[in-house]
Amino acid sequence: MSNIVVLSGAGISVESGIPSFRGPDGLWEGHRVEDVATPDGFARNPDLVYEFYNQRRRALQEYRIQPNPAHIAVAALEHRWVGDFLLVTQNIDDLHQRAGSRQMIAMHGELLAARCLDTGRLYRWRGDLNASSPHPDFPDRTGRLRPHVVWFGEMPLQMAKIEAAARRADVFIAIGTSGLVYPAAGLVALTPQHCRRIECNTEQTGISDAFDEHRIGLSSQTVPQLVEELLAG
Ligand code: BV8
Repeated sequence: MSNIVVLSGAGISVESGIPSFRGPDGLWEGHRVEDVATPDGFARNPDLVYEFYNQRRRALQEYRIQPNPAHIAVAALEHRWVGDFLLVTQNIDDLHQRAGSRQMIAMHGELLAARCLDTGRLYRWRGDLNASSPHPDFPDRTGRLRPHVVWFGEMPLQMAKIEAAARRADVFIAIGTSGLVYPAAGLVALTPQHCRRIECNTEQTGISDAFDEHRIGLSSQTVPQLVEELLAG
């Protein structure tokens, strides 16, 4: 039975109300990547970085932010597909999880988690995270927690497992990614010669040439349609 790998990016969450990184209202507007999404930026000005993620964590939990039909279709594909299935998301929101995805890797981390700088241990985190936030295991210790997010210059999570899945994919579907950020953008190049490669996006991207098929349009429409076709066999 054929194996499916899905790679999602910020575009799959745009219709849920979360701005992408490169749209006119892109998240990086007003903030240089170097200042808010790198280890150096965090070392230089931790309060700025804490606040950048606090704003996104608060926004993510607003009632208006819900999974959209694309997230739901990806979860349905996972649950109804007979072969192996892996979702790899570049997103740090929890919309795939809330839509029911389980066979998934959030390769750039998760907004709703904090990581201990000393032990690497993860903690579910829904409130603001600051230098003064008490450590869940050492309440008298502060300033030793960071957002569990992979910054530029840091290695994404579970890359060995992700690359192994890409190398044995029979179907590789990219949804809502500009294909600008590596190593995520390099995954399609790892797929075997016979792999069916499908890109779902509103426009051409930096990696469009690597795909055999393109479903141009809003993912809330193109992804349910694609999933229906795949499940119909
Ligand atoms: C690393 C968490 C090395 C933070 C993020 C070559 C190889 C390896 C690395 C590099 C390389 N070249 C350069 C690098 C360095 C760098 C990189 O790629 N830089 C780029 C900018 C050139 N990569 C890294 O630093 C990575 N780490 O390489 O480590 C290493 C080696 C050894 C040891 C240690 C380290 C780490 C990168 C991860 C950074 N963290 N996220 C946060 O979120 O705050 S990346 C962040 O930006 C997102 O997670 C996401 O991955 C990326 C944004 O990309 P997209 O998701 O694609 O979103 P974007 O807005 O760009 O595009 C949206 C798309 O959706 C568009 O195409 C649009 O048309 C479409 N769309 C919009 N609406 C819809 C839609 N489609 C359908 N329907 C719609 N409705």
